[in-house]
Amino acid sequence: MDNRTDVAIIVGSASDLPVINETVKMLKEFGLAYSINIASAHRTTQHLKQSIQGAESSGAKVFITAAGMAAALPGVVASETIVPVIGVPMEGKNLASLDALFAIVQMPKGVPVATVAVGKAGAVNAAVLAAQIIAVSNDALKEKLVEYKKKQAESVVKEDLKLQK
Ligand code: RP5
Repeated sequence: MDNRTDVAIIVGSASDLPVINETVKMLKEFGLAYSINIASAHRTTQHLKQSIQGAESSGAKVFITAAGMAAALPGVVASETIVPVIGVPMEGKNLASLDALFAIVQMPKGVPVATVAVGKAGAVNAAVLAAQIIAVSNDALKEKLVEYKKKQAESVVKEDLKLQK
């Protein structure tokens, strides 16, 4: 990985990494350069600020942020940057993960976080959404996304054909 970053991932805890691995896999599939940091909004405020500044210096075009419980991290990142921020609520054992979902989705006006689904589906969608944002000014990436959608549709049709046999 060189120093230039397309997508900066920040997770609130090492315990979020197994889920965010789905994001990493998808970013690799699209050939996007990424950085990944662990920095907590509640436990390491200064380190989080430094991680945001580092990602901005590396040219990050999108932040993907992931946190669980009282998930302040995506909102704090959004408060510090004008780079688009995607928030992935992590699945938790309590409150049906609504704590993290509500904390990420219910941002006050003027500080948007694009909130995706809870858990692994959200981790994948965060990468696809980041690629779609970057593809606005990148035709090669646009082609990859068109191909991805095509393959996805083909696999559903294939399953249906199998079912009809
Ligand atoms: C959040 O609290 C993290 O993003 C994680 O999802 C959750 C639990 O963190 P750990 O106690 O596992 O470090 O800040």
